[in-house]
Amino acid sequence: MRRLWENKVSRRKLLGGAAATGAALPVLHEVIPHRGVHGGTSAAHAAVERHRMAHRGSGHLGAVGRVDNRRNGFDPQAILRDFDTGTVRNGVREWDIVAEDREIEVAPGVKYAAWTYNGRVPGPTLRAREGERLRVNFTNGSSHPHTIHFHGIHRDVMDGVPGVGAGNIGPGESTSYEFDATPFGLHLYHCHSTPLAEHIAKGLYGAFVIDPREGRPAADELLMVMNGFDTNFDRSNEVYGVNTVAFAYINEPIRVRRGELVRIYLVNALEFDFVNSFHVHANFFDYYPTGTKLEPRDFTDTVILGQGERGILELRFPYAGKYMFHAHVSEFAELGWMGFFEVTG
Ligand SMILES: [Cu+2]
Repeated sequence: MRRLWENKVSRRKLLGGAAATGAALPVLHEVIPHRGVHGGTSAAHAAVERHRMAHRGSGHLGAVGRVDNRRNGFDPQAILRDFDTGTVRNGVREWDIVAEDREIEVAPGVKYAAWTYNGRVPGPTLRAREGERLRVNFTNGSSHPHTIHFHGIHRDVMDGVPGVGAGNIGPGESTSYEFDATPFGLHLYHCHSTPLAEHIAKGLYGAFVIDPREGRPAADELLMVMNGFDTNFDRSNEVYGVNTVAFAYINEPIRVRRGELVRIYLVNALEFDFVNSFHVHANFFDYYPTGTKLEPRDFTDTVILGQGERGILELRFPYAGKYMFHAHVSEFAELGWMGFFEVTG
């Protein structure tokens, strides 16, 4: 393994080789770098080696061992249903967001020096209703300049880009972004400091849900931010997932109820890869691109999303059981972007 990395074998070449020998599934363990790029990961090296040996030829899905969610300070299971509606003060809906540097574990034993909003990746899922006045109080507690750029319709000075309005917010500085919640739909927010790809890829992004005035039908609502991590700084990702942790929903399936409407807010926050996708097994869903219309555009089982693209999926599971979902970009699935729904009742 060490020799492979020192020869700078790309994960893509390695994947090709692994697939050719019929050993593609455990490939995550073969490609995770462990040369201490994030400072002293000999423990990570040992962990990766253990996984690699455990998986050789097993055809097992996922990783051996578990990520320590408590140490990370966030849990992919909790992020699924954690919608943050902030606090309404004097008719304005407000949130406080702090940018912080934080080391997180993205796959068992694989640490990543992330930049976070409020200590988590993705950042808090901000939720408002169409037409409300919103204020986001941003403090930069990180060691680099950052911003928050919101998707939506607003004045230039509230757009969170360098050189306009408050521009870059330096370490220790603060600003407030104020705008109206429009249009309704599923949007995102992210840092817009340069170099842009790095500031996003480090973890400074989150989902921004604006509910239509009349609301949507009651449902079990889930947030899925598709993301990835470039753990060796070669501008390609080695680890993929939904809500950050590789194979999180393989290890702990998402529990839903048979016959109940499930609404998935799906965001593609991936950098360094042009497209990502979502495919669910043994079922189909209504698809609302960007969530900006109340009628679905498609009835399908797979959607492809470019960088920054997002959409709302609605489905019901007619049968109890375990149903896989994953990126239909198979390479991403094998590197962590897969999971199960566990349907009960
Ligand atoms: Cu930034």
